[in-house]
Amino acid sequence: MKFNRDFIFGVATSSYQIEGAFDEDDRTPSIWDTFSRIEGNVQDMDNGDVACDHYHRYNEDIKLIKELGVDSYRLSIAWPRIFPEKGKYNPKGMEFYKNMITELKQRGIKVAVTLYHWDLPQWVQDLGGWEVRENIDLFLQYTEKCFTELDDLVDLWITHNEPWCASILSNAIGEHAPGKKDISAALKVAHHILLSHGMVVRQYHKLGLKKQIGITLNLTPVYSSTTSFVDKLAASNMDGYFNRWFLEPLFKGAYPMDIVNLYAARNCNFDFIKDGDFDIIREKCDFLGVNFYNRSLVRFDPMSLILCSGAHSKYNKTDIGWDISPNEFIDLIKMVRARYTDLPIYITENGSAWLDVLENGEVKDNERINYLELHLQAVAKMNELGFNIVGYYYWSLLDNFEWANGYSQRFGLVYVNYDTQERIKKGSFYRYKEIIEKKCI
Ligand code: GCO
Repeated sequence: MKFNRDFIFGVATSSYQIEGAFDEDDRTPSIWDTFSRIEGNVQDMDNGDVACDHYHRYNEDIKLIKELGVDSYRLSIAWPRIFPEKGKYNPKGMEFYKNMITELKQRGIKVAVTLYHWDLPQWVQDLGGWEVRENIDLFLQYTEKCFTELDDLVDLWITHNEPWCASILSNAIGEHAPGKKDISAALKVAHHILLSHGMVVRQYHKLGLKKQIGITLNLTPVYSSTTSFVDKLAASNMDGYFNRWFLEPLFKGAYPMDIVNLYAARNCNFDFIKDGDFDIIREKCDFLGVNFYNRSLVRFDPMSLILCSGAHSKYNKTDIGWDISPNEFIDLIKMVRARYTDLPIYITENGSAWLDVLENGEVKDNERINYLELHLQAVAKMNELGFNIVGYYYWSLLDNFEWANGYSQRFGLVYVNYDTQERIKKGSFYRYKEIIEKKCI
């Protein structure tokens, strides 16, 4: 199957997961620096202090990106490098991104920048973080600086990465920073993140800037494990909790009432929604970013917040335990097209973790190659069906800090020896390079 000539092949990373240099050039801690220092939060008490040392090795990493042959590189900016304290702009932090992005552009690589990939400055969290509506102003100060300093060099802006993770996983489930377990707090966080997205898009347009801007959601197609009524209820709730809670305000201007009712029955109130908020949230964008990793198979569980738990699935799984489900990837985008939007879609992340072994200087990651091929075939098929997928970013360039899993899960096309910081191209690196060259799978 062929890809169009203008299809964008890319590769993605994020700041906290690769940069390291946690206290250099006046960077102050993010919520992830704080969270990872508390025992029990991150596997093996790993943290991003050094990570892939990308802050010092970005030139070497850009050479890898160039060799891979991608059209575009997706990176994120660390807010605490740009505003290490309230009201204090840090040109040194901005310099790092300017230099790096300039280098990318000189090598003919397009740049997609995520403004928020979860490294909230700790000082903002100390003011209540995303739970406090007024703190959106602090985000706007930061995004304005990014726009005025970098827009010339950037091709595509992503306001937020995966609001479900930044709100629910982080503030209701407590698995990610700041590690809260409070659904009411998480709903406020989700709302303010969505609201800030719309405000940032408005700010961008007010500044008269013209590049593409949008948001990235992580979506999962949900299936009931049986045909029983209650398992179907569970699947509907999971879809509402994970997908519709974000898609509906962005594209239809409301939260899904079935899930509002469910939360209301759990004593959540919705006072944080003000008149006009949904008009802001649904501000027109240029594209939708979708991160896809796996499908969800679920069953009824009366003890759970949303009456739903994961069910046993017989599908083959990646090492992180996620079902390999390329056909369901197609179902997902079909659903998005049917119910929500005609905007061009970028797959801003897709990838898989495996227990890679370095043997005689090589990593033969055939499972990752297989996953990559299956998902790119799905993308090509979606385009045959007319779904208008305009680009695909593989997650990730490098093995890196996989959040609560620390360094235990490797997603990279390039293996990182964390003792020496040596980079070793895996088999999948060469396979992806070949696919990009041929524009064919
Ligand atoms: C995401 C995360 C990435 C993860 C990847 C694998 O956007 O989901 O941003 O940072 O590393 O998804 O779990």
